[in-house]
Amino acid sequence: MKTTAFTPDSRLRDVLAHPVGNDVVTKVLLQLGAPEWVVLNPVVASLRLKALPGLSRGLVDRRFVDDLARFLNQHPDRPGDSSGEPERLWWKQAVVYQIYPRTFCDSNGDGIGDLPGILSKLDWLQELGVDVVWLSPVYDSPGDDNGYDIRDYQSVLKEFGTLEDLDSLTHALHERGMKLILDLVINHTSDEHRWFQQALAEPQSPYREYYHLREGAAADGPPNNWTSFFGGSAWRHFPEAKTAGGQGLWGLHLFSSKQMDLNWESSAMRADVYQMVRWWLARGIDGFRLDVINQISKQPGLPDGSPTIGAMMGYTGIEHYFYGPRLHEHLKELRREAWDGHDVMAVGETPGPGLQMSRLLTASERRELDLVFNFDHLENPGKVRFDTYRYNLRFLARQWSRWQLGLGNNAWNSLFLENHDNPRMVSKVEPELTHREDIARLLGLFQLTLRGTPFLFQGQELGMANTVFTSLDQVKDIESRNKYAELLPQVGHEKALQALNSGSRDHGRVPLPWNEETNSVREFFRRVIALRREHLALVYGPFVPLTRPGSNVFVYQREAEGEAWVVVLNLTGKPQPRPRLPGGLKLVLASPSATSRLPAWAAELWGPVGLTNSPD
Ligand code: TEU
Ligand code: CA
Repeated sequence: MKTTAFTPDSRLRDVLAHPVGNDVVTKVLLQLGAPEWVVLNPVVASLRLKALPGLSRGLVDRRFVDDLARFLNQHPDRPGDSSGEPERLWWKQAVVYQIYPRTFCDSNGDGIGDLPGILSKLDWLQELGVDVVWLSPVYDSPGDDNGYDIRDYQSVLKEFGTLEDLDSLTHALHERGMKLILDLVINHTSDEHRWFQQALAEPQSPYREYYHLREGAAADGPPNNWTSFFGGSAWRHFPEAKTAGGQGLWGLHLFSSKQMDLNWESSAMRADVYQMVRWWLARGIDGFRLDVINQISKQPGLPDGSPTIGAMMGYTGIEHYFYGPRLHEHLKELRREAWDGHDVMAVGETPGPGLQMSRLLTASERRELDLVFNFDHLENPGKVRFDTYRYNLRFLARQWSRWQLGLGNNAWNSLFLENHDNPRMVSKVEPELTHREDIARLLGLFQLTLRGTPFLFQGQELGMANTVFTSLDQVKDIESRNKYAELLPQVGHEKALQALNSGSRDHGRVPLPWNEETNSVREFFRRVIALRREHLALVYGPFVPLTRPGSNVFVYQREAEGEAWVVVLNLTGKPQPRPRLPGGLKLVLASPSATSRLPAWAAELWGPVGLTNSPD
């Protein structure tokens, strides 16, 4: 283990051997669309950190080098031994289904999905084979960011129903042997939360330290140069706040100006959060999806962000909070104080951290999170969500393979392609949608036959595609609307609307079309899930690629307890020659029907010849 401090004179080899360094360099390469072999090149590895500005042709500067060295020194942890057998746990064997309550099912015809609506569809979810339901926020909220701005953690939004409705849902799920996890949004609260209101009202308020608040006049400008994920400065001025100097307060918000970041340096704030979590566990909740949980620890003093990183990543300041100095410490405390002794599932939403940081966040012996959502597979290298392009699935195979092979047996992976923050994957792969159902099935088979816990997003199992937005008033999401306002003067209406059609979060937020027709995509998902439930090789078996990840036809094997399964995917829209497969296999599922050549977008599951039980 290397103990010497990192400096600009450190070798790139040592930086790459450091988990955090490895992730940062990989991320920069992905962002720049550079090939991965660059860092594997031994000549490159022997160069010094300070050579990066030259190597990247000025894309990163000397300040980046200094920041990176400091960052590495701040994070000395290394992943532990990962060679044992993966421990068998319910949440590893589960298939999770994400519900966006507002648009899932409306029971009373007011146009807004609600809890009784969800309750009425549990049989339908159980038939699909879902084990766990994750609800996006259902708490009381003014709705500036559709519920991710919480006004009261311990009550339910009126439009969705009551606390009793939520209890009934928990109960009904448990009766079916299913579980419920809630969205836990504890990086920020609404500005209408009583903690924030009291912090504004009273200079001596104990709640003032719950947030990142700085005294100063509006004219002084924001305390630092950080930008919000939803556009503009990450600071809002509150002239109405009572202060000694009478100039008001500046408050930090990484998301909308009504989502105020909580200050995790405050132990009183943390204690209140843990108490709230225990209150939910006492009501029978089985776990949490922790919203932007990697961003809770901010660099003390909140220093300015690097303009280089800001330009490269699109947001200024991220290096001071996406993997903050006390992140691991806070997560350990959260687990210990809020849910030790309860058999919960804790999945962190972690935009930013790569593979090695994710190992540190999820290795079971570290007692932090159980699994995390990483987003690096959602866009092709060098692309961002609002770009209009055709997503190449060979990249997905490369990216997922890297994670399958690199995570180790002491950590666990989440497997997802869609959520309420992203467009529909079928539309990204083939915007014309001529093979919509085939692609939806291919994506489903891929996602459901890797090692990890699959998270399906509502409508994915129906093969839903993007909506076509023809005017701005069809777009509701705050991020999209701000994006449009930002783009309009630069590129004009047509192109700004085009960007929303490519990347708007609203694609995942349109109402589900409920009809009783048999859906062939859903039927295929149901069969794969049933097989996965029956054959634990598909859950725990090591992942072994049989073709090069990145080739047109991707073949991989999952094997455990003497039972081997092989998945064959044609990642292109053209028929391909059939790959040679190992012996002793029979075709169990095929989409579309198997032919002598592999059809375009073919997805096939091959199982043991002796397999007797059929998936129906
Ligand atoms: O999202 C966090 C996040 O970083 C994104 O996926 C986000 O939508 C995008 O990057 C913004 O540019 C979580 C929630 O899933 C999202 O719906 C919330 O808006 C956000 O946190 C704030 O709570
Ligand atoms: Ca309703």
